[in-house]
Amino acid sequence: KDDLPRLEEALHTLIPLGPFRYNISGKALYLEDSLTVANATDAKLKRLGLQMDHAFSIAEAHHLLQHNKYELIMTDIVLQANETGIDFIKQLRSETRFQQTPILAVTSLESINRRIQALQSGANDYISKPVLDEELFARINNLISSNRLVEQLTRERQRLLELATKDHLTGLYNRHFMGEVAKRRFAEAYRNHLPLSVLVIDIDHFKQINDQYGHQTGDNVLKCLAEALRQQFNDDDYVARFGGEEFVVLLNQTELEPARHKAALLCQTLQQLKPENIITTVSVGAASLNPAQQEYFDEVFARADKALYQAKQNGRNQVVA
Ligand code: GH3
Ligand code: MG
Ligand code: MG
Ligand code: MG
Ligand code: MG
Repeated sequence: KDDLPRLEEALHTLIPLGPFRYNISGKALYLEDSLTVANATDAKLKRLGLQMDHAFSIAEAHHLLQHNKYELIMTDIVLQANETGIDFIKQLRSETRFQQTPILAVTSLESINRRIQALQSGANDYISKPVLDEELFARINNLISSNRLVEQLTRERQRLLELATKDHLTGLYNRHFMGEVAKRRFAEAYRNHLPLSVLVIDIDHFKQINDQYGHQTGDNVLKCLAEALRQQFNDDDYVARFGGEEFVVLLNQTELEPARHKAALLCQTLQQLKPENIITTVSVGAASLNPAQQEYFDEVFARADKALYQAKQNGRNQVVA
């Protein structure tokens, strides 16, 4: 170990350093049982722009991980008290929140076996001691930049998913996504011989609300009713905004009678809600899957929509099934 600095120096005279290229910010965690090695690495990482926290043991590392966000985790392999970096890497990868975090194993040159084990346990890369600055910087830079790219793509994917599946005004699922979900739910219901119901909900005289109070107030009423709908049903039941002031609910594993009951409760709840201080009511049409007919969403929806029309005809603020 005492030879290490001299060895590094010798290596550096063999490999000329180019201009310094990296500028990485954030924090790194280093699990390392030698204070000398940790301090030397700390100095190197500072040049990169990375602030390093040092842990002597796995327990200490986990403690630091609870209170900090790290761009990079580095780990020594042979630790004190029979601990190994391999165990640490395995523990990290078993937790969802560390599935993506770049892990760099620091191994001694001769132990090819441990290097392979480190990679197999989930380390993204390894570097051999004695550590060459340029090699360390290049590996860290690659690890962190590809992870940042993955994080950026994950965020963008999430945003696009929201845009594609949700209604902008209310945050409920949109018609397109409801169609996709309905396809799966109907197939499931047939496969498992389970009931399934559809509610079509339409706000009564909504045009009057717009005309009397303005479009903005109309929007607020829509948002408020949408939130109430979301709260009224289980996570398992899909609630979508189908069009302007029309909503559709897919009631999982629900027969027509309980569906009608839920819809009646919904009518009562919404009537009492008074969004923007305006008494607002809805009419609901309900229909259920009929296993004898091999019906799919479009057919059941059409029957629920017909029932809705009947509810409007009958005077609104009611359910027809
Ligand atoms: P009914 O009881 O027969 O359903 O009467 P209604 O007035 O609710 O139905 P109609 O279909 O005549 O009018 C629906 C209105 O909903 C017309 C449209 O301007 C309004 N609307 C649709 N989308 C939105 C929206 O996003 N925001 C607002 N503020 N109004 C909307
Ligand atoms: Mg060690
Ligand atoms: Mg309406
Ligand atoms: Mg209408
Ligand atoms: Mg309508």
